[in-house]
Amino acid sequence: MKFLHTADLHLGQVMYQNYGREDEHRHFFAQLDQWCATHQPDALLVSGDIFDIQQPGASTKHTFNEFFVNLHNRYPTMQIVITAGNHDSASRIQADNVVWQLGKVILIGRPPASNCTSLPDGWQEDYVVRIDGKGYIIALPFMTGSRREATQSLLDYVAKENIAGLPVVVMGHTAVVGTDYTGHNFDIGHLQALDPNDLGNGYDYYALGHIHRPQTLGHLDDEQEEVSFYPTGVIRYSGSALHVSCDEKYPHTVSLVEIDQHGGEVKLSRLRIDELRHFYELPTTHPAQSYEEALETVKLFAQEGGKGYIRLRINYDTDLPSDFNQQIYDLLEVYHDEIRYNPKIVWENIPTQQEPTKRLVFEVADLQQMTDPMDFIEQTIDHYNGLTLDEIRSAFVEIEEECRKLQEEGSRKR
Ligand SMILES: [Mn+2]
Repeated sequence: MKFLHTADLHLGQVMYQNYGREDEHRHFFAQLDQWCATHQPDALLVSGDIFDIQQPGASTKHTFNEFFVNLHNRYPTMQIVITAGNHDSASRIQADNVVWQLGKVILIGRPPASNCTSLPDGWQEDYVVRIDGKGYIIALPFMTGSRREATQSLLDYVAKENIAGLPVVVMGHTAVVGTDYTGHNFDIGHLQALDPNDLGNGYDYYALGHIHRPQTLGHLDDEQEEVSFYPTGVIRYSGSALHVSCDEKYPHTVSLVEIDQHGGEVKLSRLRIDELRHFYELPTTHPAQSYEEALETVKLFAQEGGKGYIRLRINYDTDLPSDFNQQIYDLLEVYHDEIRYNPKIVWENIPTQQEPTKRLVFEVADLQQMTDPMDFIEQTIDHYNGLTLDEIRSAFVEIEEECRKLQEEGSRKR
């Protein structure tokens, strides 16, 4: 079986509250389309975080619909499988499942119940995708807590049928212990990470999303290679389609995976994504020492035809005028969207004794960029003794669901 594995598209993402990324996503999609043509894969897997927010706007949904419908029309024998991530609304994605079935595209939003033994016989059918004569894909969306039982039940279900010894792939959207989290703004200890053993037994390749850095678990150094070979039982993050934050200072790739047979060998090829816009920290060689130098650096970048996302690094003891960020915005206005400013300054040379307290203080720009209340809680959890993240997460999900119902009832009444 040969397939493309990608994840974390985050369609509809707005950077720094100002800049839409639709052209960047279209640039990515054009490359993905080209890779489908070149490599003729049996399947395309998108492992969660399709959209950046639970209720994406009309133009974002249009981009999504248009791209995947066209892709299916152009490569009708390639099975497209898309699962929901934590940024997606599980129920909204699931609601679209029946419509996409008409187009032979599989969209999975809702995970199996945590207590799967209570489910009716054959519940596994909702998650098993058969690629005729080539292999099996178990398509699992984002799930909270350990779902070892459900995952193993699915693997056993497939194993019973798989007398031909075809490759078995599982899709998931979760953090796994042992992963490199560079680029994510949460502390590793606060992130709910699964033990690799919780992923079950009997898969050849685990196609993960959620962590934006492409990596094969336990083989981080291999990422410079174009091609790697592994014995089966590979756990891999494809990485995100675009750089989602400026801290993601590594190349992004789409994974092309070939597996000869169940228990055989995994051939992994990394397809390097060309990004429409890059991230820069200015000045490039040292932190700016003064307000004037910082401003001058931005001017110079613009005059030299620089484009992309920029962020300033400034020496900690530098005084900035209160309207500093506004001055930068004004300076960049003539460049429209081509130079995109991240107002969160990187402070350098912070005196060491100040570091522990500074870590928990948010800048206004930090807070403005937090769209998920869980981000705030995860970063301040040390202040709240006895708080369990799992309970809070599920409370949020419940409240969200209640709000959605109220909203729907409200709009029906109107
Ligand atoms: Mn995610």
